Amino acid sequence: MICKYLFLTFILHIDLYDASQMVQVDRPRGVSLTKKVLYDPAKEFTCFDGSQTIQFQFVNDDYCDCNDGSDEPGTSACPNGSFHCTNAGYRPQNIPSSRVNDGICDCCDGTDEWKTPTACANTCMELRRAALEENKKKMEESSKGFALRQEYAKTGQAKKLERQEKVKELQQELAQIQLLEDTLKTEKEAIEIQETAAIDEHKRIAEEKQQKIAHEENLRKGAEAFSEMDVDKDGSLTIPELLSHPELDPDTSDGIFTEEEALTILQAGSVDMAVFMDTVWGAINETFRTNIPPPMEEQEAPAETDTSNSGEPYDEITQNLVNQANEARSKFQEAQTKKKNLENEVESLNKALELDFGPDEGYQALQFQCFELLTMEYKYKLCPYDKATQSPKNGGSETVLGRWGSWSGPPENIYAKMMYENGITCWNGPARSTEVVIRCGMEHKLLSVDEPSRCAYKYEFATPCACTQVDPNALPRDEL
Ligand code: MAN
Repeated sequence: MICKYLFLTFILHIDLYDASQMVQVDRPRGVSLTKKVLYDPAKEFTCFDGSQTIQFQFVNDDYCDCNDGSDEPGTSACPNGSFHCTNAGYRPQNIPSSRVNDGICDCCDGTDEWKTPTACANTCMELRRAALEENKKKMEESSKGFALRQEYAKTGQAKKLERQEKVKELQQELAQIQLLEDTLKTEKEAIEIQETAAIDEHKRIAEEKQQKIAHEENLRKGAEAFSEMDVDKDGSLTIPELLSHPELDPDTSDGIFTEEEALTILQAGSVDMAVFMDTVWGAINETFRTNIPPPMEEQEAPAETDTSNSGEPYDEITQNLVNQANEARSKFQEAQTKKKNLENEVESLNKALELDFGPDEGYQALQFQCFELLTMEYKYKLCPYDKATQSPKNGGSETVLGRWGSWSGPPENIYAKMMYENGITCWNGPARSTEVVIRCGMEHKLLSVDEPSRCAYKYEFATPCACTQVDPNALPRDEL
């Protein structure tokens, strides 16, 4: 009876295809090869936790002696025991010993149901074949992916060189444009000095002219005013004549323009035109209003403002200098704009050169591309080296789940993960961030999206850039 439980003959297939290589290993039921030495039938058995030592015949006697269940590896007697199935040809497995002889086939070799040996068919070889097939497929994919990666790497390296060369070229151009800009600035400033002097001179002359015109106009108006007020046309303006212009009353508060007041203006009983222009007109020209109605045509058609010449009309020499200065300014500005554009181009190239595209530059292939994944609720997007976003599937604004931060895998492979940080802040919470787990795949593809904790997202992304070289001889048969 004891023996029935105790030993069992294992036939271990080392190679799936070579049935002649079979090894028989005797050990207690449910014990792995590595633990076999702990079960020596010639000695007493000590529980693994050291709690008890029992006669070896009590191992697998369907009675639990050890607290840790180590005396019953092949029965379900101990609640905390562990049963080892060899699963020859496939992967060995440890199952809780409570599952032994429970009517359910757990092990592919069926050994967990040993009381009814026919209950479970041995499916290990089938599983092995499927696993090998799967492995082969993965290896093929991986090696195709790796071939693609090499292409991307080539392109990435060429792109890097191209960018470096371009920066050099642009920097030379920049040095030249800087010289040109300096020259154009000097030229501009020189001509601007002449331009300013000419404009100032032009203004001075224009002002002088203007003053002369105003002066003459004033004299003309004065003469006209004298003629108008000299009612009897005797060439002399008298106090009674002046009184016919009540607007000249220096004190309007009493409403009476008196002779005394008129006298204070004329400073004499009467004045001729010359004295009037010298001493009177200047004091009254602002208040004097003509009583003569303007000619009809002027009344009907008020003088039009001449707009045809509203810009400053310069004399030829000044205009010439202004034109030259304008041209010098626009050439200088053109050089400045060109320099700014070159600087921007260099800056964006340098930014791209600072990005880490992996040890072989392969990840450059992902720059300027976006990959999408639709879930029940959202459209998720990954734009490598830029941002991760989320937008409602049925329209609505995009939420940034993080902007490119850095590679964030473990030290032995930092390229296993990417981190996107500082996304839109969560209501009452942190700024959104996204970790992207990178896998080898035949194409660039956003595989899955999850939000394991609020506003911290996890993307799974496949790309050939993560595929490594596969050694066809490294098929791990012995692991199976
Ligand atoms: C939105 C989405 C979710 C997120 C909540 C947090 O609904 O961005 O992913 O969990 O905001 O409030």
